[in-house]
Amino acid sequence: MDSKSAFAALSTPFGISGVAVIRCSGSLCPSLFEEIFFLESAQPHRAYARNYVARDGTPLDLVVVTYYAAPHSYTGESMLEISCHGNPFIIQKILEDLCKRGCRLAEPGEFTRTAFVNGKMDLSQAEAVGDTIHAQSEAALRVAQNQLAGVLGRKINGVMDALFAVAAQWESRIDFPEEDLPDGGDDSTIAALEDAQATLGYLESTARYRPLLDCGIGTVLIGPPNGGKSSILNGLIGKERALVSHIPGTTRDFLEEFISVDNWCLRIIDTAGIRQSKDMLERLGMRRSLEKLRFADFVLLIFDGSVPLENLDDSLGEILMEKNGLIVLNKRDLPRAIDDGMLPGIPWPKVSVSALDCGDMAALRQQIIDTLKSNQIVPDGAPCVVNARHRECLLDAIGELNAAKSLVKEGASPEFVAAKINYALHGLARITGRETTETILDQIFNKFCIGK
Ligand SMILES: Nc1nc2c(ncn2[C@@H]2O[C@H](COP(=O)(O)OP(=O)(O)O)[C@@H](O)[C@H]2O)c(=O)[nH]1
Ligand SMILES: [Mg+2]
Repeated sequence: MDSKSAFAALSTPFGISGVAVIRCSGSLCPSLFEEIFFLESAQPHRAYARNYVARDGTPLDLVVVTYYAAPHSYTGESMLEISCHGNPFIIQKILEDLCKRGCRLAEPGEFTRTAFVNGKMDLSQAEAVGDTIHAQSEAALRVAQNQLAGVLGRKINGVMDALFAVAAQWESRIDFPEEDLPDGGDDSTIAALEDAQATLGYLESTARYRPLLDCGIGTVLIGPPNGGKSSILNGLIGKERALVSHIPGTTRDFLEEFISVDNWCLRIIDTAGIRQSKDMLERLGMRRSLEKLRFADFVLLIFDGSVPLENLDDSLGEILMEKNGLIVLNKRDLPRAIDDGMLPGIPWPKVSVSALDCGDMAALRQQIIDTLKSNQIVPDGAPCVVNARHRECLLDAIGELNAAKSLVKEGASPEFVAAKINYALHGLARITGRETTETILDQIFNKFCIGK
């Protein structure tokens, strides 16, 4: 029986394009390369322009093919990379022909999963491949690229090395209880565990940035009707998206638009104005406004500065106190009817703008980001940002280290201390994939696209 196998997939989007790339990985690749392209003495890692000739002798397309010899490839297996003309018929025919020759079609994420299994990257790097492809902003891209370069893996490995050393000391106390251990004192253990916890705790805290990278910074525009919320949405995004009118209560449903500011993606949400109303639709709209507000990362509380201020709803005030935002006095072009003293006592910076002034809207965009940065809602630079899976592993590990510390302080037997430190190490090993299960891998790679 021929045990050679390979899987193949289109790695570029299916459709009409200049070039489409089909990749193939597995032990069958060397013979496929020879059979299809008649290239017996060809060198690996070199691009050849050749006719792709199907098994029945039909030339399918003039392609550029590169053969990668194992283990020097993305997956660590032998690979073929075929760049054909981006025509769906050609793509289909080539994939069909590869299948006739013994390939199967790849599962989602199978190339990257194979790369992980073959030790080409750790699990956090493999996850970063997906993040790099899906990054919605430059900030998200830079974070993903750092992780792809192994920054998170190295931090975790550094902590693991330190913990291995501590665990080894405690394990040797089990074996040689009578011996004095040179540097195995309880104080130094506590210090080492606390060091590890500080690093892990910091990493865990970065999980709060994850939704901002993945979904954009939810910036909710809220306030009484006619303040100019919809006009400000239009001004911020630079197009007439929302309906604007002098009739109060125009916006009933919320609207969401994405803009990029300073490398970050802002998800701006215009909402129905908040006021007393008997209109059922308007009240439903307001309920949605409050819902959006609860999940907001940042809020623009918008008032018409040219009319006397109405009292804010108390429940609105309570939610706002928990949030970060700016108080925006709109319609700066009209005579001012309110002064700062009349504004609600929310400790946010105040800005005066006109939604009709492009310069004001550009300044407001920048001010949103500056405030987000100074309130540390978004990080400066591109730090490690852990995902929900990493966070769970980190919390497990931190919990085990806490337990280990208590045991040391209580003077418990060394095997108990060593066991807790080892549990923490298991948690951390799941982040980089030093320890993993098929289920974890399925969960991670099923989210990938086919061909990656
Ligand atoms: N003069 C002036 N009018 C504005 C400004 N911003 C909005 N408006 C007007 O105020 C009214 C209400 O605006 P709209 O954006 O629909 O307010 P919303 O109910 O808060 O969404 C409309 O007639 C707008 O043209 C501004 O900066 N200056
Ligand atoms: Mg509106």
